[in-house]
Amino acid sequence: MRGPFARALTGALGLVTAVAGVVAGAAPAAADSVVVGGSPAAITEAPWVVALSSRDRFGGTRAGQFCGGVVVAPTKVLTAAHCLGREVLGGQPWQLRDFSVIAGRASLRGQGGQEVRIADTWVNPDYDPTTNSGDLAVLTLAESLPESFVIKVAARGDAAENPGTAAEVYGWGDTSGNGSYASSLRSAHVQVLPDAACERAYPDGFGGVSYRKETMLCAGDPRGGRDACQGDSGGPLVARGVLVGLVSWGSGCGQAENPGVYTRVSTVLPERL
Ligand code: 4AZ
Repeated sequence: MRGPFARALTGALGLVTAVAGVVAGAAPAAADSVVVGGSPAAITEAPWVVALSSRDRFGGTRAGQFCGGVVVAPTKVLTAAHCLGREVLGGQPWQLRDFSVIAGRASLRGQGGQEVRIADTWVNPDYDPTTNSGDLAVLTLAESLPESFVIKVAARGDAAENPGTAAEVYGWGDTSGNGSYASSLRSAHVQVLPDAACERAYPDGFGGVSYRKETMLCAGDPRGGRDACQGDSGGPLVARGVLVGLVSWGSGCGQAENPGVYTRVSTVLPERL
């Protein structure tokens, strides 16, 4: 899948068609892509990664997982705004009565860790669903997670955002580009790429979505093969031990010429949560 149309379709729409199993006209975003190239990750190494879950909406086979999230304070989880969109949830977040995060658990078929209800949701008012800019939401948990689960957020202009910096992306998303969702947490080693790499891949005028360096961060594997994919949205991109990005969108998965696009957390997250 190539070209403007593919790009416009990738992201939130790809996620919901794949996760909900609805084949609705749109080709899967990752139909022609290679594997995302990750490996199993231990939750003890990455306690700040959580799964967003609703068994009511997404079924119980994979504990209702449909997106990723990141713990940035004991009761605050960051995720992608598009994960809370009507196309994904089928309504407003508060209408999903079992909307929770699963923390401290790598295996979606396991029992470890804890499931915590979401008490409140805040969607970045500057999020633009047509351009994907500002793709960030904050979930407030009904109960506190341990302080040890919290990851620090990169400051504006943090060196961790510099091109060439090694980074890890985490999630339970598609491992193959054709709808094979992971049942255990995985991570893939990527690097922060120059803004120019994403500006080249996603220029202006392609169905609304284009790369915006002010609010987005470009990352991937310059040789292709390692990337985030559908179902990873909202999950963390970590570099130098700090959170630099949230999985947001891209064209396909793992193609060298189409890097992953992440929410640039340092500029999009408000100073005060
Ligand atoms: C998605 O559909 C998606 N390769 C997330 C990340 C990427 C592509 C698609 C990046 O949620």
